[in-house]
Amino acid sequence: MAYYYDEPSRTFNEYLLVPGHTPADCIPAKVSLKTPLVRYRKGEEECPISLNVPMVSAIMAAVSDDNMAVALATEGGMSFIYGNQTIEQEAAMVARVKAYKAGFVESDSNLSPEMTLGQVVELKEKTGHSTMPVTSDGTGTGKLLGIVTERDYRLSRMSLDLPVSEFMTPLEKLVTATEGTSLKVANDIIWDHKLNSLPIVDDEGNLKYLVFRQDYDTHKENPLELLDDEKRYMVGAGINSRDYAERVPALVEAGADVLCIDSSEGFSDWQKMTIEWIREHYGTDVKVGAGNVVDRDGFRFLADAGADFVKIGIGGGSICITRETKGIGRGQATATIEVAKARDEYFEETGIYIPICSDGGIVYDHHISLALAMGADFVMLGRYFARFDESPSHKVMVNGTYMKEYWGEGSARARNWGRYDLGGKKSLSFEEGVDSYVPYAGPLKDNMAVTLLKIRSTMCNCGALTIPEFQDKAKLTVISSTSIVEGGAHDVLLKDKTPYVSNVTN
Ligand code: RVP
Repeated sequence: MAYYYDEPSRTFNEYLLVPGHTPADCIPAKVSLKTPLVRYRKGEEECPISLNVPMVSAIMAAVSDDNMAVALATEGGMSFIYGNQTIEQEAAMVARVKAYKAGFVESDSNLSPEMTLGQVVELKEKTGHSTMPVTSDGTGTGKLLGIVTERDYRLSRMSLDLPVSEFMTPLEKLVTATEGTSLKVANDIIWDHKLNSLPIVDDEGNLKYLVFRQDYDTHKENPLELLDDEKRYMVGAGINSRDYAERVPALVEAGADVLCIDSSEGFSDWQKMTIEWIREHYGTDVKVGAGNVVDRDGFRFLADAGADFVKIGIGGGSICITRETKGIGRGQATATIEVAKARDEYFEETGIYIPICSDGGIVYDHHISLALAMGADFVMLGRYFARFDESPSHKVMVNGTYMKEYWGEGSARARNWGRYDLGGKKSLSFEEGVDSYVPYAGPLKDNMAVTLLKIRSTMCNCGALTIPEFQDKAKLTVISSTSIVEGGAHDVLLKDKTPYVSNVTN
């Protein structure tokens, strides 16, 4: 006979936190959101990789590319670069994140000495950049010969045929710095010499980067940025359970800090085999998360298989129609609560703590707080990040409002059928996701600042300064459908939709 759960399957929206005592020194500015990302012997050793904020971006083509990864790591979280692209493309994205140096810009508007003033004007119009290095071969990595800025020419007085070599500021008059110079030192040089930009060159005099006057201030304001031992941004990458023997080495080589097997349903031998292959070839040096599961059995299976973290969630994603099409899944809150219990039980038995990630279904910022209170160590979000400037999708105008495109990995648009693969012939497939729009919300930094402040405030309401303390002290209550109505503005006539009225993150 089939097994029946006693409890209904609940979503985050059906829960609230009941405040606890807030000591006077428990203020949002003192809250630490640091959280473990991979398995470790809690109490005996430090977690080898932690996040500085408990948010990661979804393994989706509409969400996590290298641009998003840099923006999110700057704020202390991590992106998982999407895996539904060629191995070379995914590895290149990872490599770009690892090569990215905040404040060090690879020049994309470059001149050769033979080019003309007319071409300078054209290039400026095309790229919008007025600082143009002149190199021997006209590339951004050629031997530096000089620089052209707006101060070097006057269109009213000079012929458009004049060669760059005649009016550029030549190398001997330029201040440059060598590769390895820190952003702080570069900034000091810029100030001492009253420069607008500083070219960084290698030992052979080839151009590497430009550092601009304004960038130091922008980059020193990120105290939570997530960096590896070599001060490079950290980044994750999605893998699948088919081409791992080729994909994993390429991603490791490119510098991925952690991998995650991306599948809609992870309680399978395929995931076990993938983890086993990684352990056989890399031991525990390569960290790999697995999922998704929604109950104790699924968690135990992946924990025993050696997963470094376990991802929870089937069917709760905003673009996901798995529950509709296949009738499988579980309410995200119930799944998180049960898997958190299984994680704690596993820790009691083995001394090994395996972080868990609640993936999908975060609609309001406070759902993140609820997920953490229920035991999640971090959350994965797709829709939330898709709305920002930094996401890879197009910004479009729909009925007078700016939107960003957002589509599921199981939609016909993504055709990531491998994520839903259960073996067998592939001649037939069906959609488990939709193609949609989400309201455009501006820069990631501004939005995350508000979200994180809300989480910190909620934690203080519960008397907690760290996530483990929050999980320990949190008191959660299921709410009735009538109290859900009471939870929003009610029985008043709204004047306008100011941010106060809606805390929906859309
Ligand atoms: P959300 O944050 O609610 O947009 O959910 C994002 C999550 O949804 C992803 O991390 C993934 O687990 C799931 N997903 C991605 N594509 C699809 C689909 O097409 N069904 N689902």
